[in-house]
Amino acid sequence: MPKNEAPDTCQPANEIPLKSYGIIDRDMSIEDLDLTAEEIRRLGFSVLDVGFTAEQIESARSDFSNAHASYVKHHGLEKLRDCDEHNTIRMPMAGNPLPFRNLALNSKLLSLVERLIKGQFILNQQNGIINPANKEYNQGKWHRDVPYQHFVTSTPLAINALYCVDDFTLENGSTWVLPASHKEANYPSERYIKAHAQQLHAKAGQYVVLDCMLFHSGGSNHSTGVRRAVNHVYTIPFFKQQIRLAGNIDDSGLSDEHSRILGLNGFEPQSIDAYLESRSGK
Ligand SMILES: O=C(O)CCC(=O)C(=O)O
Repeated sequence: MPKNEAPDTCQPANEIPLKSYGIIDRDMSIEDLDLTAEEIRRLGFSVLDVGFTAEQIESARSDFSNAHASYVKHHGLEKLRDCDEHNTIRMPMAGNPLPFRNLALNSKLLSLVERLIKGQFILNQQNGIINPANKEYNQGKWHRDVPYQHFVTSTPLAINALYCVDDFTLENGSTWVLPASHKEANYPSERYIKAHAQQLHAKAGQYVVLDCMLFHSGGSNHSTGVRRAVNHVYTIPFFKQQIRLAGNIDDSGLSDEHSRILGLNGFEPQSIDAYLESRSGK
């Protein structure tokens, strides 16, 4: 946790006080997922382990490599470079539905998102992300995942679950975060960033989960290999999807609940009559 300019006012605690007074409302963390959700609500980030096996983690690696190869073949490297999209795979579940749908619809991950976004949520986007060794890439700048927005909310409207295809290490440019920056509307000053930015680390197969309003940035990859991830942005259904999933992905075998999360049946009614029809019997 490099702290370039921070005053040395925080010492590691050896006896944390647990008594309190004057409290009316308090959070209860009963299950591990409750604590993870609390960390995301309060700090804006956490790491989730859903228990993928070594075999599943390895096959996610080869699914990612295959998805990237066929994406580049389909769209052409030159065209992708032209629009700075050569380190991204948009909607990988369009090319290879099952493994990428499974990453987005993992039950433990969805239970976490349910704890964070009240009511219904949909998958707004899924992207394969490549942080290349010793080169710049499009996620290596501070941003929010709901960009150009400067507001805060009392409860999350959007959550990013970044599946780690490879280990996220300090050397290979793991994600940097500005703790609790989802609680303050403005982008902070450079001095503040230097004093308070933290770099996360996580293992392949885990998800780095962020409140989308948390300022974060990919780091510089000083290793010899790429650092790859698959991001999943879940939002309240009022946000439109980055790219419409309906009609662009194979929906066979999906439950009604999973179809709803993927936004496959959630289009806006095309007319007042269609709206009234959708409300009939409610
Ligand atoms: O590559 C990273 O670690 C950051 C990814 C990112 O910024 C994003 O998914 O929005």
